[in-house]
Amino acid sequence: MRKGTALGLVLMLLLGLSGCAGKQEPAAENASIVVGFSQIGSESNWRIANTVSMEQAAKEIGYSLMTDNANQKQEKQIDAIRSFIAYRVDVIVFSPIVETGWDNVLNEAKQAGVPVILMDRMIETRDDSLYTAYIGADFYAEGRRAGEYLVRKADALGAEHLRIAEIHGTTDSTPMRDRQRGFMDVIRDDPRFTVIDSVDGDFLRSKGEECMRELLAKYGADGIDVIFAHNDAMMLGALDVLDACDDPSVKKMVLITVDGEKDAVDALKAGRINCVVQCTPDLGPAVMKLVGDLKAGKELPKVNHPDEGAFSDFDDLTDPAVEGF
Ligand code: GYE
Repeated sequence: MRKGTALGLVLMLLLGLSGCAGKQEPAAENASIVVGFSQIGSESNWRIANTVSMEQAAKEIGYSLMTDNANQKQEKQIDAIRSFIAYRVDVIVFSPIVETGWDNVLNEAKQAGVPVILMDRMIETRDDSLYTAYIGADFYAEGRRAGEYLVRKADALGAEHLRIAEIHGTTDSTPMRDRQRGFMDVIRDDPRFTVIDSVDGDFLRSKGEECMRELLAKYGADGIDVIFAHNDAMMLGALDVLDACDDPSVKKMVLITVDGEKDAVDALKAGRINCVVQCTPDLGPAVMKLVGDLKAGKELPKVNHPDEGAFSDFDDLTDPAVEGF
């Protein structure tokens, strides 16, 4: 018997019982479409919101979603992909923790005729046919937005020299590589800026805290002017350390972060963070649309980016559009 008929039946029953009032019921045949989803882990609120977005979108359209959470381990993601292939799911959606090391397992998927959609992060490969489409943020543009904010802030402050400490995300992941590249491309040739350090916070709040403690010990509160954190979790961890520090120089630091979770946007509104570059975790509906198009035999665009922007202390922060997830 091909794939999860039993799982499909359970899902159909559940949907039948809980049918949301006012919403269109998903087509019954959709439950026979099985999507295997390999998620990286639960390292940040971004990731948790992204998992919820995938689950809700699958439920709404009626696809059967098999989710595996790899707890930050590449080997676990590879195992999950192998089991999705063995199960003969219709489509594999996965968010690669780092860019390299996927060619073998993705070749296995290709040989088995199971299409792969990369969600959120990219892979580095010489063979683009190993995935059907990528859907996720343009991280390079996000990095540039962070840099452009800093240039504008330096102009407004009339700053002559700003020392920047970067707390970057998981080494060799797409958002880490591209946010750094985009940021550096904007500030590199401007003599007002020096990146004094770049440390690995692995996208974790606990590590952001640890990194901030180490940076303060190494440079002192008056030795750092700007913190660029690659995500809110790390920035919020760093902020805990800064808020507990009684040196008044910490209040002058310019703080730039990425994602847009509620706590970070609230800290921006409270004047504790200066800029939040947006990165939407709500990719589920667009992913399910790609799955549907693929099943309908349509050609998918190879790269799909959501629209994103940035919020900062230059904006009217009372605008209701300034909100986090
Ligand atoms: O910025 C971070 C998460 O890949 C865009 O991963 C994602 C990043 C996001 O853990 O919070």
